[in-house]
Amino acid sequence: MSLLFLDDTIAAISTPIGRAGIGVVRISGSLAKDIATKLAPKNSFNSSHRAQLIQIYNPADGEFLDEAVAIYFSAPKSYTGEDVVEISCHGSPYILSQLLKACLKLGARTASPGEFTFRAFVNGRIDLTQAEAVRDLIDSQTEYQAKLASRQLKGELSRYLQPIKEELLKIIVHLESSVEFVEEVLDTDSIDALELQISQLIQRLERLAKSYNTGRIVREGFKLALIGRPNVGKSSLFNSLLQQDRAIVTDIPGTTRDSLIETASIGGIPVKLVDTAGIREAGDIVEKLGIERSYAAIADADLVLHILDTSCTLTNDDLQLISYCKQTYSPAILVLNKIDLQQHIDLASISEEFDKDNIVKVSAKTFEGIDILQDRITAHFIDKRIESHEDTLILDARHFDLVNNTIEQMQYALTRLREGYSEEVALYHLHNALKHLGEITGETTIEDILGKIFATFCIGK
Ligand SMILES: Nc1nc2c(ncn2[C@@H]2O[C@H](COP(=O)(O)OP(=O)(O)OP(=O)(O)O)[C@@H](O)[C@H]2O)c(=O)[nH]1
Ligand SMILES: [Mg+2]
Repeated sequence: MSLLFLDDTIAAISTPIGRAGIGVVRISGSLAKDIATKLAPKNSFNSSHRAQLIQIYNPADGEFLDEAVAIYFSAPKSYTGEDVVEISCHGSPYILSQLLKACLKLGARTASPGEFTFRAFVNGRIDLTQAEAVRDLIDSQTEYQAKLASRQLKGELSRYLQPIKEELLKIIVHLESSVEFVEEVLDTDSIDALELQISQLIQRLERLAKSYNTGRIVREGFKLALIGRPNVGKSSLFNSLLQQDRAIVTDIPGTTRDSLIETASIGGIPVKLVDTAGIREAGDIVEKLGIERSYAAIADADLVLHILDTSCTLTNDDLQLISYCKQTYSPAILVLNKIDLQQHIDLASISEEFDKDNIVKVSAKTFEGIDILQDRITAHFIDKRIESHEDTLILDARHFDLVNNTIEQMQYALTRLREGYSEEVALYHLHNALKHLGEITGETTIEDILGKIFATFCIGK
């Protein structure tokens, strides 16, 4: 892919493959308007940002191809920052491929994946985090993923990082001037003040890095294992959370023989639900193997739903499983199922083991309490501060790595200053930190730094 080759005009079918009501061909580059004029010789493309009905003729044979709606976006006020024409024609794969072929004949080249957005980035229409958000928004499968991608698209992360970057630049400028001009050697008070500023910036970045715990979960989802002794209602609850009759449910203990995995959306997050075989002293070999998989599911889960049957008293199998889960470090919610039946359970012996917030009463049969259970599940992963827009969230592993690299370099700088090394050594690390920060939004930082440094000097000094 020759993404850096920006002088030519690119074209692509922007709608999915296959038949549809309409299909869109997008053209971007200096030839866009010229190509559109040749495709629709009876129309003109002089007014920007206005939809018009056009008649498309195939330039190869002059035959009428389709009637379409076209919009010309004159540079730089377009998605890519270049001249863009978008043609919405009838969504026939034949018409669309003919139209694309015609564009290529008239001088365009097929766009590589993401190339329109890449041009938008290179031409300064959006920064790198926003370009990545475009990709995430298109890829999003749940409501929550889409919501967070839209927030990123509006530049939320860049806005969070901008003041941090500016303060870091100020610190660098301060240190640079003391290095440049020996008479401006920093006294202890100034060094102390700088150290304080650096550690405050580190704290802000650490808060951001921590948000990746939530961000990763929103992006990639999590694994939720439903476990318990036989017959407590694991498969029934699995079906309730999935909102479909997927797993076999009977009143015979040991019905589920093997782990069953399905994806559901809980609170707008993609969740892999794992129904498991009931854990007990197993009878036959098949059941034994199934139970081994139940243990593997516990180890593999981000969160475990430990289900009890409240219509019976606690059994040894229940108690053994509770103490087993305690040793595994897998966080667990205790689900008290079958609350629609006469209650016989006595929780006194285990109430200490679970936090009150992590005990939820439900009926997989009547759906009572399922919504509360869903809230408790998401509460394990979603930081409320992020949901309420108080905090920015990192969704991307690249951003997470770069924020960590920035923190690391700033910590080195801080340690060096504290150890009494020269400012040059601290500066080296601070410049690295700034470079990593700039890489997140895709800016070229070197010019930035030079500009800021020299702007603080007076002429002749
Ligand atoms: N009344 C009532 N019955 C329930 C509820 N949940 C499950 N059951 C019944 O309990 C029995 C066992 O349900 P399952 O969902 O198969 O239980 P399980 O834990 O998957 O059992 P195994 O696969 O054998 O380990 C069935 O007869 C269900 O209809 C509930 O909330 N209320
Ligand atoms: Mg089952």
